[in-house]
Amino acid sequence: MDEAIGKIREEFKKELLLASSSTQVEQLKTKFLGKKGPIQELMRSLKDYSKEERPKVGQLINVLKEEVSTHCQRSFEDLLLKEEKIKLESQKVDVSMPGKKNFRGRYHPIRQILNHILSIFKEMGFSVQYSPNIDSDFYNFESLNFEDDHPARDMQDTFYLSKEMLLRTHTSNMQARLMQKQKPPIRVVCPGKAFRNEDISARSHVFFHQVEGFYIDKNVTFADLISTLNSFFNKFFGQKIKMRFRSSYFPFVEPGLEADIECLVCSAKGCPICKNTGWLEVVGAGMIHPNVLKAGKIDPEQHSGYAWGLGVERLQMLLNNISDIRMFTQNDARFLSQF
Ligand code: FA5
Repeated sequence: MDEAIGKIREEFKKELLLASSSTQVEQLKTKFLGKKGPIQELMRSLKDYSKEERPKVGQLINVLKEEVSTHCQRSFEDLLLKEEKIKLESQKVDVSMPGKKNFRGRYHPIRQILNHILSIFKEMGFSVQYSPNIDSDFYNFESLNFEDDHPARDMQDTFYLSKEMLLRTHTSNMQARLMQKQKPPIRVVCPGKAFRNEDISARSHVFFHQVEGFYIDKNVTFADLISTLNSFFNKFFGQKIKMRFRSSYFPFVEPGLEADIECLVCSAKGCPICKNTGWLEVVGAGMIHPNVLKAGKIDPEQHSGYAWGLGVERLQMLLNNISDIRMFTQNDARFLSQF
C-alpha cells in the first residue's frame, strides 16, 4: 500500500506543477479525488485488508486525500488571483486619455447672427413678426408704391413663380400686411430670406437674409431713424463703428437713405467685399412714404414712421471677417464649425 500511495502522490505533484490555470487545477482535483480516481480506488481496495490492518491503511489514504485536497485548494486560489489580476489589468481605464468627442449640432452662422440682431431690437422695444417667402406682386411691389414699370419688377431681378406670385425680393413685403392688421403705434422687426435674380459675387447672392424694421407712431422723425440705426450698430459690433449715410431712392420711403459701414474685413484698405471703397452697404432705410401709409389705411397727417431693411450676411461678414458671401451656402463643415 505504501508504494501505491507514494506513486499517486508523486504523480499528483508532477501534474499539479504543470497546471497553469484554476480550471486545470479543478480538473486535477476531480481526476485524483473523484469517484473514478486513484484515491477512491484505494478506498475500495480496503476490503482486501484484514480487520486489524484496515484502520492504519485507511488513515494513510485519508492523509493522502487531505494532502491532495489542500494542495489543490491553495493552487486553485493562487491561480484564480493571478487570473483576476490579468483580467483587471486588461480592463484598466486610463483616466488621462483624451475623451472621445461627441458631435454637437449648432446653429448656422446666419441663424446665430439673426438671433443676435433680434435680441438687440427686442431690447429696444421691437416685437418680431414674419411675412411669407412666396408672396404676391401686390405685397412685394404694388403696395410699396412701385410703379408698374419700375426696374426692380424686371425679370432680371425678380424670380416670378406666376404672373402674380413671386419669391419676395425683400422683407419689405411685411409692411402693407402689417398695417392691414395693426394700428399705430407699431414697432416691429421682421427677419427672413430674400431672393433676387442677380449675379453672384463675393458680396452678393441670389439668396440672402434681411431684417426689416418698421416704426409708426405720432411724430416719428428722421432723427429717430438715424439714432435707432446708430445705437443698433454700436450694440451689434460692441464698439463705436464708423458709418456713413447716403441719400438714396426707394419708392416706399421719402426721404430714403443707404447706410454704409467702414469695411472691417480689410480695415477700409480696399477689398472685393467693399469693392475697394473701404465701405460696405448694409442697410436701406427711410421715412415711410405717405402713399404707403394711405394704402395701409393710416392717416399720414396723423402718423409718421420709418422703415429699414438690413442685410444680414453682410453684417456677419463684417463681424467675423468673412471674405465671401458664398461660404454661407457651401455647407463646408470646416467653415461652419468655426461659429
Ligand atoms: C431693400 O431691400 C429695401 N427693401 C430696404 C428698405 C427697407 C429701404 C425699408 C427702405 C425702407 P436694398 O436692395 O438696398 O434695399 O437691400 C438692403 C440690404 O440688403 C443691402 O444694404 C444689403 O446689405 C443687402 N442686400 C441687398 N442685395 C443683396 C444681395 N444680392 N446679396 C446680399 N445682400 C444683399
